[in-house]
Amino acid sequence: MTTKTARRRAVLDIDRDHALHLLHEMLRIRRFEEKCAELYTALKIRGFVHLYDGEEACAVGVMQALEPGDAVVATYRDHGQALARGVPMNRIMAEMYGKQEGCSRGRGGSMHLFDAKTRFYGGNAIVACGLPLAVGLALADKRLGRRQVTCCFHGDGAVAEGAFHETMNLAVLWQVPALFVCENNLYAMGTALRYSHAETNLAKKAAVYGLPAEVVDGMDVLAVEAAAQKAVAAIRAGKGPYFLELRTYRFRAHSMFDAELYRSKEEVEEWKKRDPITTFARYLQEHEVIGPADVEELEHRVAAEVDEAVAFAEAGTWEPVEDLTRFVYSEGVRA
Ligand SMILES: Cc1ncc(C[n+]2csc(CCOP(=O)(O)OP(=O)(O)O)c2C)c(N)n1
Ligand SMILES: [Mg+2]
Repeated sequence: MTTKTARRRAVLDIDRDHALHLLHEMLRIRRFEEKCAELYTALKIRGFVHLYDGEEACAVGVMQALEPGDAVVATYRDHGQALARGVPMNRIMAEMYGKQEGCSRGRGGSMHLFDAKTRFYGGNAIVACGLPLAVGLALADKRLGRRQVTCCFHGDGAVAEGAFHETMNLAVLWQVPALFVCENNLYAMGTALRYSHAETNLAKKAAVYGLPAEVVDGMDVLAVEAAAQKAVAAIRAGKGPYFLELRTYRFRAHSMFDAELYRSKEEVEEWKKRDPITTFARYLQEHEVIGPADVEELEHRVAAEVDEAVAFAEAGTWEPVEDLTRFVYSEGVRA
């Protein structure tokens, strides 16, 4: 390492392996979802699919602060969180296909990824429904004397729901060990935040309930990680819940079909200049933490993982029809 490089890295204060890990995780999400979009068009994947392109720094940054025993609750835009949490890509892809090798036995699909091993509690299709669930999980951990944290991702749209306000109130009242991560991508389907919220600073809304609430640049993985580390340290130290508003943007439509009449192409292009993956890769290269060959190598690894996930899903099996009533509770009906 040259003195100049060493000095630059010192200024940056970032470990090369960790930087590569962050970049790798964000690339896994991006490339996985690009493949999903392709497979959706090919009718291999059906149902609702909400892509996370542009928001990768949120899931990846936050997940760095969590430990294996912590719980994660996500929304229907959940591929990024599941991947970053460590749910195997091939099981997620099989779930997208509806195959029984999927992480939810093929019964949940894109919006309902679930994995007990990593305490990944969904994938929830109803806006804001993960919030009360998270309070319950965190309360259980607290009452059982476990030091785990529950991390709940939700959108800006959820802040308009009563469940959000009830959740903030109870979380503070009961001092539960929960981290609430609001992914503010400025839109709830086709409704811009500024058209539906009188107060568009969402952290302010959380703060009135009495928990620490911060606004973070959600396009900057290092900023997100730093904020999450600080928040989780406070929660684990027994200081109660914490709220982070991550300012981010989704590059694609709300779901696979959306004419995007509610925003201009120029606006999308403007935000794409802040792409969390390309800006981070460029930043690391400018500071000589990594080189172009590193990015290339990561791309190869990710491409191989995606190919393998598709092959796994293709080779997967459909649940037999006679199993349809399994896991379905109905009083008086024998399965
Ligand atoms: C209770 C409820 N109301 C309405 C819907 C329909 N719906 C699905 S996604 C969505 C927008 C939510 O936006 P946001 O929370 O900002 O998340 P984003 O899609 O931007 O990630 C709405 C209204 C729903 N799923 N649940
Ligand atoms: Mg939104």
